[in-house]
Amino acid sequence: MSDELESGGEGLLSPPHTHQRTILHLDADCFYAQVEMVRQPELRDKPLGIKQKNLVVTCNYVARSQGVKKCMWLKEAMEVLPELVLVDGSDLTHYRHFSTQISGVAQSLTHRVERLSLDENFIDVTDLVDEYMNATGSSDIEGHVFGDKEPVSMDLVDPCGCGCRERLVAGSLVAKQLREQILKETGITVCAGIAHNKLLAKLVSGYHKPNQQTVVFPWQVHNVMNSLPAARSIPGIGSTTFSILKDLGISTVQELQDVPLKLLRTKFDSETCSRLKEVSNGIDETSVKKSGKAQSVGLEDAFTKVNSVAEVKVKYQILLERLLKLLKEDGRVPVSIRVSVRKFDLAKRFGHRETRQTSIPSSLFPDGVNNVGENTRSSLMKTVMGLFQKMVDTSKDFHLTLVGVAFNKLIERVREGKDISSFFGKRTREETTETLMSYYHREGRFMGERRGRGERGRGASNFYYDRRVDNHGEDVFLVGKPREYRQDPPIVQPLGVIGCFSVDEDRTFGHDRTLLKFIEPQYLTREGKTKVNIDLNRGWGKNSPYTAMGENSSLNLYQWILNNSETLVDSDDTPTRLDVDFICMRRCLIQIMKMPYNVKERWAMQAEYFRGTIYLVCYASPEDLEQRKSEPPYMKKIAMWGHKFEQIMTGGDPDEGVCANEEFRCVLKVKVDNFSCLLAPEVDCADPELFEEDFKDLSSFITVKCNREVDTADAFKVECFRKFMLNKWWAQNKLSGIPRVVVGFRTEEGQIYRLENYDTDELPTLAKGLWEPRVSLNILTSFLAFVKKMIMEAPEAVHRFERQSPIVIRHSIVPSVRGAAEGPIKVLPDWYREQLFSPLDQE
Ligand code: DCP
Ligand code: MG
Ligand code: MG
Repeated sequence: MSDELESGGEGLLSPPHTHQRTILHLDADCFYAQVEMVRQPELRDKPLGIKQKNLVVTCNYVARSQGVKKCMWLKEAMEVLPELVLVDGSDLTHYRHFSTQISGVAQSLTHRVERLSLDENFIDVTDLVDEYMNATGSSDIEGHVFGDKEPVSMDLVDPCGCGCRERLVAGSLVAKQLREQILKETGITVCAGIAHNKLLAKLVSGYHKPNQQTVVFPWQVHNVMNSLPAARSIPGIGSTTFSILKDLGISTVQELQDVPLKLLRTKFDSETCSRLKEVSNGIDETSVKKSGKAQSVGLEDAFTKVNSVAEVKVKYQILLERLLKLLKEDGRVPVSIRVSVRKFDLAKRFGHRETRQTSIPSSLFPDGVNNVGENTRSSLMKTVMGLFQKMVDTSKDFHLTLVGVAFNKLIERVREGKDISSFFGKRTREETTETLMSYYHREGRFMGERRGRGERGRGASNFYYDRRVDNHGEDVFLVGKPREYRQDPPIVQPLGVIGCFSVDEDRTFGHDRTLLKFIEPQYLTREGKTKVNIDLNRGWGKNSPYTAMGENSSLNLYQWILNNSETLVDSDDTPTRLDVDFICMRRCLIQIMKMPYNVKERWAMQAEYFRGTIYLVCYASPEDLEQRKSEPPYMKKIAMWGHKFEQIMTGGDPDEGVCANEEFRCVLKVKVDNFSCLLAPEVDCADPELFEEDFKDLSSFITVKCNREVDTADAFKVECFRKFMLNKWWAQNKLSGIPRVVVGFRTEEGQIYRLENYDTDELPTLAKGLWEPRVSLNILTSFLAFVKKMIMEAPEAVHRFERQSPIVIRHSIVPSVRGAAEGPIKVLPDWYREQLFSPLDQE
């Protein structure tokens, strides 16, 4: 996807287009010039131009009335108007300050404010409008309506009837008041556009200038869009996209509206296509994204010619010094640096920009950004020059007209984990996460519930909660507090089983259900507990261990997809796209769902985009793999007990060996909010009474767990069990639609005397006060949206998402691994890329 297109994702995935929202777009009048006029009132009535180098970047309306225009060459402007008063505008400090003030006024009205540029803001005033209408009833419109030169009265016909007219009228009043407030507090006049979406609000805000406002009603959308001189005038269609469109013979908005999707799809991925179609029709469901501080700070220097490395170095050094000052004002720590150049192409008489970026190790700012030491400075300079060398071949002649540096990702300083486990003290021991359910049934509560919530966890919880999490830096996903995910849960629902496969003792893939096992009915008692006497050590010497690595499971899923791609394709329209947004192992999604409650677990995932679908796999670093190999023997024993337990529960002969390699998996499509995900969860066994051959859901399936018996007198263990184990089991079953779990509680010696049965839906109740399903589901959808956004910004790359601390998940682009040997570092194997859809491609 082209990077000018906002890839928030909502626009493509959201439900029917409605006019329920009311959005304002504000744009300050001749912004830099006004700031200077506020600072020096004697300039007010004079024609004023703001110059940067030899350009007049803006001018006040007095100057505009006398023929000076924005972005005129200085020389030309002085010819047009010799009396033009000039102020140098190369220092942006004051403009930034006023910009913050203006957004601040809007933010005092609502937190739904998105800063678009120094002088522009989107504000979602939907809620305010509702309040306003309740308080005042109907009233007259303020300002202009699109298409009218003068303010109009309210006898406008309303062909819609959804209430949007009243809302937008109220929106015009809110806009008027807000503009007055901004003027009062900052001395700056602004224009406003009022519409039911961001796109239209932005398009009409400049319709009447300066210091005026314009409403557009939904039924005028066609007129607004078709009044634009070219498709390039649509916000979101940048020069790159437009030049591709022109190659396709599309330049007007009408042409874009009319072009067959098929033709667009030859140049853009399907999401960009739909987005282009939508914006051309004035449709824009993207939400107003709350802005924290600016996501980047950057500086550039433009000139006619620089052609030696020494000069370049000096330019970058000066920029970097100034940038470090800005950084100090900002207070946040950069995690990524971006270097840009503009190369001048003599033949084409044309400059084109290139940028390169890289992450900055947090060790460079050990004490934050207040006092940046010499070492850090020189290390940053080295990075800058390194990136520069990647763009410019300095062994040949070069001609640059601009250099720039930006810290493009900033985060609030995270108190980097000394060692997180130190906050947990003894509690980090894995074995403590086991306990007893029957206590709950007997007592109707858990011991932990009696205690005040604040009593425990000083260390752990505060470490976690103290963090600022409102700053969503571009490529860092910050895990919020559970309460931040308490909005209504998204729909998470299996859409249907579309297949299954079995993997045998040699890890050979079988396209059948031979390895599906059925549970022995006597173990399915629904009331309380079942007494049993199971020895997990029987047949011990005959067992054969698990030989694969977990990651290999996704390879089996890819194999299944190759065999079944026709059942998965989108439609006849796009036979080369699978009809799923994500393909991943269930484990990936569970790791995400557990995050708000599990501050300890670290993980990494890798993702790749291929033909319209994102492939997400858990990534095991070489160190992880090494560690797994050297797992202590008792861990292996516990894992084998789990397999043995399954064998016994499904009627196997306990004196026979169990084969840990064997597994049965269902291929399942799951709806997670607006995304569809293809998963291949392992299914332990089925209830023979309920199982039907042509099942479309997993309702006859049962998850089987073997868990260490616990001492109910230890409230901490009880709480750990409820917090972590129940959460994990619930997440596993919830994602795959498995309704039940049977738990066998074992002794230290591997004896099971007691089974318990739980319904998946009952697990949250058993864990009340410790975790909530909606929190897990909400973080899952927001994380998937983040993954998607990051990937669509660089669809060709392999992406990595890494949980680096309890709250920071860092995104990075993996240096090219395509063509690398198959292994965990790769997401998609070459054989899959080559074979998927290959017969169709050859046509
Ligand atoms: N700006 C700049 N270089 C550009 C374009 C803009 O430095 N190529 C700066 C100067 C402007 C400010 O950004 O004051 C805001 O840009 P606008 O396009 O909103 O222009 P103005 O606010 O100056 O004028 P208008 O009244 O038309 O909005
Ligand atoms: Mg402006
Ligand atoms: Mg502007």
